Amino acid sequence: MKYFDNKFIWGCATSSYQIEGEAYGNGKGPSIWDDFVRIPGKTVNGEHAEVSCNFYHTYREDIALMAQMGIKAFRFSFSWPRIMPLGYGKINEQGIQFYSDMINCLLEHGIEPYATLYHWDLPLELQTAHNGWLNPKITEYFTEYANVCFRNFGDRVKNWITINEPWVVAILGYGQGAFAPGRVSQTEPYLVGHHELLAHAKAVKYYRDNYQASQQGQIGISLNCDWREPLTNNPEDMEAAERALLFFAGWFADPIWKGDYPEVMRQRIGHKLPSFTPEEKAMLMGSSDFFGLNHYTTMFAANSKNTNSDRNVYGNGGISEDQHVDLSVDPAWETTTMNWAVVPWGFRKLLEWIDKRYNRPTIIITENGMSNNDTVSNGEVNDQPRINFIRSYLEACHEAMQHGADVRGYFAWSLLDNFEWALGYQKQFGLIHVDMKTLVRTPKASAWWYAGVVKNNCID
Ligand code: PNW
Repeated sequence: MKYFDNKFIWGCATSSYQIEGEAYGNGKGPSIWDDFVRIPGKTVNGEHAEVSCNFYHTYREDIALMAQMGIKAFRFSFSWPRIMPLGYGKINEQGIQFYSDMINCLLEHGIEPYATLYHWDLPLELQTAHNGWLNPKITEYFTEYANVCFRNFGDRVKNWITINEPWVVAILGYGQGAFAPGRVSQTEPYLVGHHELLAHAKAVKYYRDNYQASQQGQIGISLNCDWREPLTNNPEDMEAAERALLFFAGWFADPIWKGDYPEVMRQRIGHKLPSFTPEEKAMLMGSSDFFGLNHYTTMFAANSKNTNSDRNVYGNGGISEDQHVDLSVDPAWETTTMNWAVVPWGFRKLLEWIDKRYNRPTIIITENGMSNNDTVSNGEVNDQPRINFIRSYLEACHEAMQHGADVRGYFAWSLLDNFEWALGYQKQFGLIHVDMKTLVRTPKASAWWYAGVVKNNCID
């Protein structure tokens, strides 16, 4: 038995574009994802999320299911173009009403809202007319939008996440082109990451200056990071693994917890990596009340033997020309249907690495979970592999906590089977199965197992 303290936050996570549906109705403006999914070849089978789980219309039912499971916290994201159809200026009151009602419904069920401001569905207008995250002015648009959210929801939302996975936006959106807006470049990701950091810091400053005292909430960022294990014990590979972590989490965490990009990034990237002014450094430093961590997998890292790029789309380190790291996996490792290796000890090592490098920050696991092909049989979904996955990752988390990591909460990705971006609906992460034709919900075995963990604050 492994016990967690009774203040530990047990939650489930989602994002707007992946679950809401109602992509064009009720005053919502189009997002870059609404546009991207229409380009042939961008998503598996041309799948899109115009309806997806239909959460926009079924949230009461879904929140009731969560309450039945005893879930204490729900992580969702606001759709920027549902709140501001163009991304700036005019506000869509129907969008405000929807989120307001949804938040009230959570609170009526005793579920704590954790709201992400940006989970990738940028208003299309900001992309087509304003150059998206490449435009330095995005920091102002983002702060204007964040202010609308703080003002309308901050009386009830006490936990804010500015940006979900800035690494994915930069690398998959502007480096490899696998995600919206589908740009392919060696240099743009650094500019995009730079603007994401500044947008984050500006919005946090705005919250702290104008709302935090009266609303009493916390605000932070969610970073995705895999673990990188040195392939061998030779110093070059050990250094390569460390470098890979610095190019991954360190890219965003160092400016926030240490005031600038990692030295190794500045050295290797040179002028392609923008620099911060002293004022920007000061604004970034300490701009996250917690370290939101999204973690899924582990890879080996070795000092690169070739000078060529190795740019496979999902799950690699990206920008490997600059990192000079070769990534690999142990063929003996079990993998999920995303092809991500199941390596719970990598999670423990990563938590301990974060704990040490950033001087014991408060950590919230804002995503962790497993993609598995689940089918309903006799009204049940027996997803034992997912139970094993979550159990082993929670055990690893517990071990890291025993070694001092200050982990305050865990959010399972995801509440519902949903639209897995470029990979469509075949990839299933939910604790609750959603039949995409009938939209019928069936809680999986993992949902009831997780409900037990939440209830008892312990894993058996
Ligand atoms: C995260 N990678 O995405 C997102 O926050 C979720 O929206 C998503 O559904 C979940 O993880 C599962 O994929 C990622 O290539 C997508 O390293 C790709 C990567 C990492 C995270």
